[in-house]
Formats: sequence, C-alpha cells, structure tokens
Amino acid sequence: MAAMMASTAATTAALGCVASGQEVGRQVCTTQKMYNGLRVATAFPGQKKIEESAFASIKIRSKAIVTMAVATDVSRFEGVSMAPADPILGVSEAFKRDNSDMKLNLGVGAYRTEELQPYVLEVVKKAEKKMLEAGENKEYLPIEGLAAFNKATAELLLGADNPVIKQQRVATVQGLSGTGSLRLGAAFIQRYFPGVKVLISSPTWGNHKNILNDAGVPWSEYRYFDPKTVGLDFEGMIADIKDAPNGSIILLHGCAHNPTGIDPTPEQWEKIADVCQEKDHMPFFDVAYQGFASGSLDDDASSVRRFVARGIELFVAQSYSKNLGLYAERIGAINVVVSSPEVATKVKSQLKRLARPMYSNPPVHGARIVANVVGDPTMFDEWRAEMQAMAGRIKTVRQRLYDELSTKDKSSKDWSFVLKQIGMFSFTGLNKAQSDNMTDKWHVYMTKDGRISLAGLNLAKCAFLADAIIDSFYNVQ
Ligand code: PLA
Repeated sequence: MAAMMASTAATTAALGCVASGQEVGRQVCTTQKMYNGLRVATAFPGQKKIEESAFASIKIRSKAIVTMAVATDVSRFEGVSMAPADPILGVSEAFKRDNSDMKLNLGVGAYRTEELQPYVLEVVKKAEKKMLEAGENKEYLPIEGLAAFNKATAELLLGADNPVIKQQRVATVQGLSGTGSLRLGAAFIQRYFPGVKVLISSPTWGNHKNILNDAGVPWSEYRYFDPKTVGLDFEGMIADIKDAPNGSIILLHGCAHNPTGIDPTPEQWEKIADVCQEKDHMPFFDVAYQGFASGSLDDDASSVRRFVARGIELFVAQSYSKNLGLYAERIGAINVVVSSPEVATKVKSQLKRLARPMYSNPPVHGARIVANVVGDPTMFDEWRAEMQAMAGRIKTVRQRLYDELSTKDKSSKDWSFVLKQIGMFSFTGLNKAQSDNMTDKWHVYMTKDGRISLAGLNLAKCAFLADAIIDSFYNVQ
C-alpha cells in the first residue's frame, strides 16, 4: 500500500477528487471506494485506454475490470470551511503573535497583577497543598459532581439560610464552569420547554448566542445599552420584556454586565421582577462575577436573591473562573430554583441525564478547591480578602484611566462613564474601526465591540492607554 501511495502521489495532486461517474481523462469512472485511505476507481479498459499519467494500475481483477488507485491526499473534509476566530479568545491568540514591546492584552477578562502577570490566589495554593497532603484519589465523580461543592456553591449564591435551601427546592449540578453550566441549562430548556424563546440583552456576552444556537434554543434580544447616555436603556428593556410572549425566559447578568459594565439599580431590579411575575417569565441568571464586581459575595448575589425571595422559579449558572481565578479548572454550577423539593429532585435527575452523554461527569480538582476554601472559615476569609484586593485593583486602574482621559482630552467630552461602569470591563464606545486602530497602531488588544478588560491593565499603562483611546476616538471615524 505504501509503495502504491508513493507511485500515485504525483498524479493525485493533479487529479484532485474523482467521483463515481466523473470523467477522468476521457474515461468515466464507474465505481469509487476508499480502501485504507486510498481512493480506488474502477473502469472498463475495453472502451478506451485510460491515460497512464493519471492512473496507476494496481490490480487486474478480471479481463474486463481494472482497479486503480487515483487519489491519496484528497480529504473528505474538503467542504469544511475555515471558522472565524473567536471574537474574545481569538484576541489572545493575536496578542501572542505580536512581537511589539508596547503590546497590551485587554481582550479576555482575565485578572492580571500590577506586573501584568496571571495570578493564582494564595488561598487556592493553600487549598491545593491541603488536598495533596490528604492524598485524595482520582475516582470518577458522580454525574452531578462533588456533593460538598454543590452544597457550598448553592449556599454562596443564595445565602446558607435561604428558605429555598432549607426546603430543598434547589437542584444544583456541578458544571464545566459558567459556559458549561449555561450549556446544560440551555439543553434543559430545549428538552423541557421546546420552542420557548430566551431573551438576551443587546449587547451581551457573545457566547450566549452560540450556546443557545448550539442547544437549539430560539432567542431574541431586549434593549439594554443606550449609546447616547452610555447607560442602561431601562425603558427599552422593560418594554421588550413586556412585549415577549408570556412564559419566555429572560437571560439576566446577575452582576457586572458583560460587556457594558452597567447593572440595573436595586429599584430597577424590582421592576424587572415585577414584569417577570406579571408575564410569567422565567429568569435565567448568569452569575460569572460574584464577589468580583463589588468585592462582596452577598452584594453581587442580591439580584438573584431578590427574585428567589418572591418565589419565582429560575435558573442560575455560576462560574469560579474570575472570583477564585480558576479559569482553566472549569468549575461552576447550574442551579434551578423550583417550587417544591419533589420538583427539584426530578429536575436534578434530568440535568444528570443531559450531562451523562455530553461529558459523563465533571472534573474534580476545581470542585475540591472551592469546597475546601468555602468549608474552612480561615480560608474563606482569606479568599474574601484576596477577592476584595482584586476588585480593588481594578477600581484603582479604572480611576487612573479616567483621570488620564480627563486630563489629556482637552475637549469637553465626559469620560465619567468609565467610573460608573463596574466589574472587569469598560465599554469605551469605540467602534470597530477605532478598536482596530487601537490594535493596529497602538498594539492594544481588545474586542471589536469597544470593550476593554481593566483586569489586564496596570497603573503604569494608564497614560499610554488614554493616549491610544483619545487618538482612536478623535482621529478615526
Ligand atoms: N458568562 C459571562 C457573562 C462571562 O463573561 C463569561 C466569561 C462566562 C459566562 C463564562 O466563563 P467561564 O466559562 O470561564 O466560567 N467571559 C470572559 C471569557 C471572561 C470568555 O469569553 O470566555 C470574557 O472575556 O468575556
């Protein structure tokens, strides 16, 4: 076979793919099959001589039929087109390819130290040391994940003394971080609420659309960001949620809305809850930044708790990527708060049924870290202190960036939106061309919707970033 491949290699490149019935030279192939990766065509030589240059004869089966190998390097995957780079994670790939000393990665929301280095929390190292010393095994977890993690994560989200926890009305399943948990929730919606539309904010984290699309869940958008005020279009948001068919699912960012950094006020959350109740809508909270927005785990979960206190059934996806810096451990959870313990048990059983054929059971390492940190009062306090320090560092660079923009920009432009936004990001209002200029001219990597991750910025780079923003804003249309 190897020799045959070699002898045909030169001709196959010129030939390309030969399909059954397709004319080759002046011959028509009558059959075509794959044998050990070789494409083999069969023709009737009696009709006309087959061009030797195009074929290598490998076997004469009978006087009438000659079998020939025609193609070795033609892929069945030829029809697969190139996928576009991911709008967020693709930015990190482009950043790596840039050799400039100026370069700054403000694309993905990943926390960096003042030295712009990735940060592993001290409390995580401590928990890992403890885990190593305990010599725990690597057996499969149950489909729903680590019990101690599931308990801890629901309590962190809802508060340990929340009645819904005491009444066992929460179905919690460990997920593959925020994304995997959202995906599991979406799969549940597709199976149990087929055709029900999910409303997502405009704009939202880009992957929400991919997750819903891949799960086969229809979605549409509600108004959220008002470019004129660089604030929340609350009227538009409420009108669109009201307009949605009764019983729709409303995807809400629990805190630190991505990409805008603009959250509803407590009063506005109450109004959103009113409309959800009026319209029998079900909220689906995405909580990817608990503790990272304000520095307080409780404050950042208050939106979810508000809805739960009203007795509204809902989904919540959680992530520990940011607040515990466990990005690569893929640790999070999907929680479904329902009306009775019986329903919770059934919902959990179905979440497990969905998870089993997708990934069987989740990874254990991150789950153990979270369970250890939350379960040990000393480590829990250390975590909160580190989280506050991370949130605090982001607030400090936010302030410095604002100061630099205000000082350097001699026009009357109001940059105070930078200060008003919360969480990791600033939504600068730069358009695609301006964002391109940030990258092409200034080597500042950011998403093309004008979002910058302040978690990837340090004080030393604020003046430079302000120059880049001002240049892009005023000199590029
Ligand atoms: N939900 C929202 C709103 C997010 O912003 C992110 C992460 C996730 C869920 C999922 O994160 P996880 O799967 O790691 O838990 N958004 C990042 C990274 C930080 C990303 O796009 O994957 C971002 O840069 O927007």
